[in-house]
Amino acid sequence: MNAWLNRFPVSLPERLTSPEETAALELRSALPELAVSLEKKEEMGEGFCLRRVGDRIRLLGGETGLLYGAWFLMYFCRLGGGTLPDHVESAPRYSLRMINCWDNPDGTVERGYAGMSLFFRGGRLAWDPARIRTLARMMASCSLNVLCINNVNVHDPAQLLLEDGLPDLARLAAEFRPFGVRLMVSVDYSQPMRHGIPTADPLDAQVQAWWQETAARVYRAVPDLAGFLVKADSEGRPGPFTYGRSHAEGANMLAEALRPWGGMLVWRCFVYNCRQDWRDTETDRPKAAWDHYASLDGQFADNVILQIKNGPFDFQVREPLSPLLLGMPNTHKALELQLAQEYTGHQIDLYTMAPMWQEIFRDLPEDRIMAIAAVSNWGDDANYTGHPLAAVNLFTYGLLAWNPGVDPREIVSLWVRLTYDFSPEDKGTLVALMLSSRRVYEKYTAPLGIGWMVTPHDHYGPNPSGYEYDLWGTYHKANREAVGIDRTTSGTGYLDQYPPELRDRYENPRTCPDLYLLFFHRLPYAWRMKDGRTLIQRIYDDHFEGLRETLEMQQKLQRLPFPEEDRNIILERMERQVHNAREWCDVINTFFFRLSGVPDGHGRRIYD
Ligand code: GCV
Repeated sequence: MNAWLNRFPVSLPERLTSPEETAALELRSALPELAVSLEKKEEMGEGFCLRRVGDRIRLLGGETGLLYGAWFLMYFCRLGGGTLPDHVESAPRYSLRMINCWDNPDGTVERGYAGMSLFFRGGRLAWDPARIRTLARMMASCSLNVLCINNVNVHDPAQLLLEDGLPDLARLAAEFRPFGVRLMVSVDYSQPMRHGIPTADPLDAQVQAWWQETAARVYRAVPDLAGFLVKADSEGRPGPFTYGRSHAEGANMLAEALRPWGGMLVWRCFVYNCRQDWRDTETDRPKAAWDHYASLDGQFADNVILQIKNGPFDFQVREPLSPLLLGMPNTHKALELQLAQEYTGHQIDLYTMAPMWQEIFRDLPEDRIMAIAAVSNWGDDANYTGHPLAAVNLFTYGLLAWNPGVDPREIVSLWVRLTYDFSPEDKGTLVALMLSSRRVYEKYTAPLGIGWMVTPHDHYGPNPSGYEYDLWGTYHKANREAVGIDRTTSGTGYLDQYPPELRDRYENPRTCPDLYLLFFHRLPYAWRMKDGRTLIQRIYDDHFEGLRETLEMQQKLQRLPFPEEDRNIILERMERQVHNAREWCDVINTFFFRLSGVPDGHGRRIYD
């Protein structure tokens, strides 16, 4: 089952020459009854325009615009229930709509929850053409146009960029090209040192020459490569700090090597002290990205994009928007999301991301970023995403990257209607379940924005003290009276990094939305929430509610008429989710009860 694509079965010839040809074949196969003429207008790029004149439809667009227009038309016709408007025009908000795979050459996937890599085996590129083609169609069908195939933690950097590996890279690029997808590769900052150069200093002439030759070699093999992606000076990866150079100097050197070929350098901003002493109260990890980068605004080359995670920590269930995304007005920036459910249930627990992304776009004006990226949630499982319903996150991400103004809840509803032949009532039930799933998960896991009470390293299941005395800067400091870290302007000062409107919203615990309360504030258990409950009671209530709602979700899912292969997987995972929710509920409640000594106001069972 390939989720929504099942609705558009097509057999494409082995050799496709262009996105335009793909568009024509897709349309002929999905809508043979419709008279559609394709008219290529190079100047329209990825945009398209549909004009209906009587029975005839003219689809105008640049080469990939025709492909995206074809999918729009196919969705519209397949869903039925309306007449195509006389005139539809659409163009993407962001020109780079990227997927980052964290796939390793040995075939494993870092934070992968859907099987092994679709691109690598045994240290080399190796793939099944049929599966790659479906993947490429999935990307095209939701407008994704850049695919970084290897992990940002580049463990074995040798082969991709060298003569030996390039013919395979070129063949893989050719598989994706007719679907409007360009490849990107993650590179290791110290790679010149594996080739006889004693340093990776970005100001060293030999290093610069090595990268220039490397870029030239790679672009000769793959002329439309989108560029390089780099994780530098982050979680042990090498980078320019070793040589006393700034990240602008480091990134610009690589950008210069890519410039002659039109390549982009995507530079991640996930830089923080990952060797922190838990006793150190001066360092506050969420401040790190701003502290490292804000002063470099305007110093990056024009083909550098800084890629910034949505929140200042690391893809927790609830984080405020990273202030860096709102700053650096003279720098190209990309938003990084994570489809892989690292902290959000490993594609075992149901977790539909649309409501979370809606909050991000509420606070992030569209013009602050020029590109968007997401860590992939796919692998070689038969259905690509492990949990069949996790496919909605890939689909929603793609359509939001095209137009972040669309209500993501509508995209979830579109996905359900495309994917399952349900009655309107069942569709409504499933959409409602999916849209509530993030909140349910949030309720039974770490409370009110505090994050991180998760099993260390694996990141599934509860362990409230697992990271508390560790090196990663992710502390909650719960004691007998209070919990949280004061990140206000009079606390660690993290809130000083925000524009006044957001800073003021969060600064005062009386105006700070409850769901962010413990992200920004240290509060006593007796703290009165806006609805009059105490903080400790709210923690207990959320956890009991989260578990109850998970059990209700299970009952509702059991009644839905999923096709058998999906049903088996969905129900089996739901069983595991119930177990997980119960563990979280009991462990977190017990943890706070043992510390605070406050019993539940409703006399429910909390273990001691
Ligand atoms: C690719 C987190 C994850 C790591 C990941 C890292 C990153 O720390 O746990 O697996 O590494 O983020 O985004 O670079």
